[in-house]
Amino acid sequence: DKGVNDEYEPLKNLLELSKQILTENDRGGYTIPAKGLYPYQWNWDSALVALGWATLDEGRAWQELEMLFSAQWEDGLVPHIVFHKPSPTYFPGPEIWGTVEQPMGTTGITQPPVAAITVRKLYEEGVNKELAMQKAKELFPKLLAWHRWFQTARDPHGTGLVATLHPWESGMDNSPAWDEPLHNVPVDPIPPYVRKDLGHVDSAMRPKQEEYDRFLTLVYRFRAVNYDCTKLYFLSPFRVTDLCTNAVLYRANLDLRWLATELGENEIAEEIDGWVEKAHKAFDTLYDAEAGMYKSKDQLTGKLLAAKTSAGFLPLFARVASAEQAAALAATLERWLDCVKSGIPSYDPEAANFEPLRYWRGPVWAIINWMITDGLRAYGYEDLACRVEADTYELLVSHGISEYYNPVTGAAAGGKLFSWTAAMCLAWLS
Ligand code: 2M8
Repeated sequence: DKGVNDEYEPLKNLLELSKQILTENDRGGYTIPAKGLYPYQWNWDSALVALGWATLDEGRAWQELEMLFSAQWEDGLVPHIVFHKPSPTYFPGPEIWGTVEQPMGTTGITQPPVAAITVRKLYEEGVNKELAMQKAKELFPKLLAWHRWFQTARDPHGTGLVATLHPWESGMDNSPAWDEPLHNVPVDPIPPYVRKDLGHVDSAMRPKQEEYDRFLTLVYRFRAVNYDCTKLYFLSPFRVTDLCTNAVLYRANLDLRWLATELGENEIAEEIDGWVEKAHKAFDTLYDAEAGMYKSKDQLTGKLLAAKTSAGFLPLFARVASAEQAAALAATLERWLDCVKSGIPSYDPEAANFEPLRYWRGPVWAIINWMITDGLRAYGYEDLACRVEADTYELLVSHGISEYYNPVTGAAAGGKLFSWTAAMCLAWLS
């Protein structure tokens, strides 16, 4: 019947396009986020992209994670970018990072640890059970080493929450939450450099020069001590408790614990229980009841950061919010959605410095919508979850598969034919 076909056609086209994007961004076992703009393997992109691959080819999904973990450092760190093959289109590349002691070219910082969440999903939902068991067994010790690295390198005082030492680690590079702590980073006399991102996308959509100067200052300071994880926490002039990293880590710990039980690793399950228990208590210190929102914290000043960003809803994805906190978050989210054409904006749309086009200072990101939707469902907010899902679907159908979207107009922005948005289409919206 025609009506049904009319609705079905756009989805079919979207899925076809998504498949094509992953295939074209495949560099032989790993997937680049987007041609030109991001020509290497990014950490949390890959873990999310693997969810998309799983709908097409399970073996390829596992391979995506294997390639990422092939670059794991001896100390447990899984780097934020792996420079498998040289590419002249991105800055800063391997020569700036200079991680000479590592087996392969990588950066020396990390990103939100999504991988354990993906491993559990692939393991639980995979059709090829034998493959899933084998791969989960192989990846488990590597995941564990990374999560232990977070506990020691990034929470040496055992507070229950881990530190993020570079805005690039948060994945939300120019979030308004980082304005103040980043402003406190003094710009060093760093070598002159030329940004390459501005050759791919409009400067109105990207971080500003003063932010890049500080991003680079941090890299050079970390490089000066060879990215020694016992030193960075103490020397970094940027040290925040990032909601995104901590919420993703909390959820990833729950999933790693689940895997530990599946694999009969009971002692390890207990070890993870300890981390989760401590984090659970500590999360309350990030909750601002008056704002009905969680907030990131500046560890160097001890202050909660005023900016209300979409990361503030991620404790739902983590399952760490109480029922009361979840209700407040749902109410806040509804208010935000009422202010824009399509949600979820990455920053409070009522804030004076809301910028609907600039990267993590306003635009909608499909991956964040997926995480928050997953959380809303877990807490019983089905209608709100459906609303976010419908907004996301509408954005992709009407504007194509891009890096992010303008919440006021719906227009696609940033890099085109973007892998993690395509993956969300395959793994979530279909
Ligand atoms: C963006 O970050 C990179 C640096 O890591 C950049 O702008 O150069 C962020 O959106 C980050 O979350 C993402 O992983 C990366 C690749 O998609 O791009």
